[in-house]
Amino acid sequence: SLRLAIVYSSVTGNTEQLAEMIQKAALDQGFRTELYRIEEFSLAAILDYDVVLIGTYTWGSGEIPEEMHSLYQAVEKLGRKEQWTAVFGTGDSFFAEFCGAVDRFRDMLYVKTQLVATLKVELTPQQNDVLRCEKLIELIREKEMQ
Ligand code: FMN
Repeated sequence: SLRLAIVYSSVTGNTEQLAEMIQKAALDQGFRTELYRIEEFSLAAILDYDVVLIGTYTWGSGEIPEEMHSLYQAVEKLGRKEQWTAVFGTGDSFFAEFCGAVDRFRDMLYVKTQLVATLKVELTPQQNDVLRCEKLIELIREKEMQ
């Protein structure tokens, strides 16, 4: 089966909770899945995974957090069209660019990789977000079966 890596950054825990929800959905659907905080993830390991799922909060004015820049640049530079990706995040719709960091990753991943799915959540994930996480993983399963 496919190998999945979930790589995320989180300051106040929202994106971490979402990453854990996605990991549970992936494990429940039988995928080998490893969860990494960005600080624990070696960029060279991107090549070890069939699917890389990137999780990010947004800061500044719709911006990608500093600690996620090297991952962004590594994926962009690799430009592996056979690499499957997804991007998810939490944000606060009080801000003009809701989950702007997810949008920025999405635009790059769409060009440089095979972007399978995106997911945005308002602040702390809720019970109904479990279904959305399951749906995200189902999109990976569907693509695997094509
Ligand atoms: N959320 C957005 O959707 N867009 C933004 O532009 C944005 N800017 C932010 C700027 C600052 C200084 C802070 C503190 C938060 C901002 N947020 C923005 C909200 C965070 O992305 C949101 O609280 C997120 O859930 C935090 O994730 P975490 O709990 O994983 O750290």
